[in-house]
Amino acid sequence: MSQYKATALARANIALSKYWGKSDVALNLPAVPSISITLEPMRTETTVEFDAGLTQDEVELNGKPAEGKARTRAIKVLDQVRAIARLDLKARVVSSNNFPTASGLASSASGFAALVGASWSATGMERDNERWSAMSRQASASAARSIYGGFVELPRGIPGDASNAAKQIAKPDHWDVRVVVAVANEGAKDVGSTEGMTLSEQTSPYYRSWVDCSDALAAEVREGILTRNLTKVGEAMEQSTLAMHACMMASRPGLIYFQPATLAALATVKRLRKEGIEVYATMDAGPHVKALCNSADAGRVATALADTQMVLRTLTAQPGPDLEIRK
Ligand code: 2P0
Repeated sequence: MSQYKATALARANIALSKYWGKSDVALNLPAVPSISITLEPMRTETTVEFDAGLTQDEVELNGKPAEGKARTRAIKVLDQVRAIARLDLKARVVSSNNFPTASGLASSASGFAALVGASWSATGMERDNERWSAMSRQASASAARSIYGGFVELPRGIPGDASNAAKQIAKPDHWDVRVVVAVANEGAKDVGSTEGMTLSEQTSPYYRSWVDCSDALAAEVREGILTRNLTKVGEAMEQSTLAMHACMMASRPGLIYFQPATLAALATVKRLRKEGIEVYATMDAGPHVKALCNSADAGRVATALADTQMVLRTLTAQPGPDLEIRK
């Protein structure tokens, strides 16, 4: 086995209190705090091997050579790790997701977390969650949260402070909740998150209000998680996603990620609540609806969402572990 080889397993995450907007574009610092659940079994597995026989970096994502932006962003991470480790070798990166790319779960979060963990470990350096999280955050802010399992917070970034990293606020077994994903369509989104955030910041009259309300919403979500209060988390989570979408929609041109299936799934969540099931919804920069509920209700929530008009299918996830490394 090669001396400079390691494999990392990272999970996707879903934000209960959302990140949208940057306080420092160059360092990719978030303008608002965010809190997420790390999701099992949605995983990215990435193997990195630094090899003296290579003349350039080779990056393979889901069985195909990475191109364009995806390749550039991966090589930037490799360059950072090489600089810290003082290693002058090219790398072979093989990465795959066990969840479909169009499942409605962002693969950049688990993808960059796994790349940071695997490349760092392949150099032989010791695990350093805080540095891994800060480095992942620079590649894609939501990736900072996938270094840790359970319930994770990424604080607002202070401009110029590159150390901004996520931290775990509760372990996976702290709270037996489920996230049921209602998949609304199969296509890739029109406007990526990074581009969308810049547009909102520059043109949305609600951007400031969004940033201003984010601390209170994150505090409510944090408190609700710590006390296992689904009503508290759910109500703040729904306001966080809707405030973020209101800010997005009021951009010029408007960023409308919702589709008919999104509203249909939201109506199902509301109906289930009327029927006495505690379930709440959140949407990211895409049309899919993610429903948070107690584990005992997950089957009924999944069936109701799968039976909702225009919803293609559902996936169910539970709080997952820290990023894992295999040498
Ligand atoms: C989140 N999203 O908190 C929010 C909710 C999308 C909506 O984090 O520009 O891919 O690479 O830092 O991390 C998606 O944004 O953006 C995201 P960059 P990222 O999960």
